[in-house]
Amino acid sequence: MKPTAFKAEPFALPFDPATTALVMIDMQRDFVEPGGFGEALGNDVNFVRSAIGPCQKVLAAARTAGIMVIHTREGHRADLTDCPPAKLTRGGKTFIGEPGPMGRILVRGEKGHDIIPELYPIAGEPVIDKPGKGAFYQTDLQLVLQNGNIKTLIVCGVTTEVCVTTTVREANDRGFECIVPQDCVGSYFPEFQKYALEMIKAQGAIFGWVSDARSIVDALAA
Ligand code: TIU
Repeated sequence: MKPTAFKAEPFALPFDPATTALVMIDMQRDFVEPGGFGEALGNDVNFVRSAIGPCQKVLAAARTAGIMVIHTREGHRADLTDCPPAKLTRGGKTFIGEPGPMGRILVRGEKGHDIIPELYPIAGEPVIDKPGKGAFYQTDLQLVLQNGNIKTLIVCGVTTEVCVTTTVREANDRGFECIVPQDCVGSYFPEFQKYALEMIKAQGAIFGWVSDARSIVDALAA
C-alpha cells in the first residue's frame, strides 16, 4: 500500500500504512454487555453497542491492509493492589472487584473483563491491559508503538468521553497523530458523544482528527 490520506475533519490527515496502527479501546463485555461495569455505573449499554458494527468493518479493513492492530482492556489484578482506593469507592450498584453476572467486575481473567467475541483479537495483535482510563498510563503501549515505528493512530472503542479521549490526549502529547471514526466510538450519553468529538477536532485539530468508518475503510483499501 502507498501513503495516502484519511478524509477527516477539520482537514484530511495524510498517513502511511506502514506507520499507522488501529487501537481498539476497551471493547470489553464489562462496558458493552449487560451486567458489567458500565451497567453497574447506572448506564444503558445499548447506547454504546452501535459502535460494534462499524468497529468490525474497520478491524477487518485494518487486518486486510496489514496495519498493526492493538487492543486494550481496562481492569485490575485479582487482589486489586493496582486499583487506586479512590477508584474502588466510585460506582453505582456494584463496584470494581465485586461479583457480577460475568464474574468479578473489571478484574483481569474474568469473563466480563475480556473483549467481546465480535472484535476478538487474533494471533499477533497485542492486547494492552491498563489500570487507568488512558492506555499509556502504566502500560507498555508507547514502547510497542515506538518499536513498530508507528506515528498515526486510528482510535476506536468505548467510551468516547472517558477512555477514548483520555488515550487520544495522551497519544497527542507523545507526538502521535490520532484519528477517531465517530461511528466506531460509543458513549452512554449522546451529548457527551457529540461534544467529546467536537473537542478533538476543534481549534484546527487541537488533539486529533474525526472521521467515520467508511472513510477509514476506503483509505485503507486504496
Ligand atoms: N465509565 C465510562 O464511561 N468509561 C469507563 O469507565 N472506562 C472506559 O471508558 N473504558
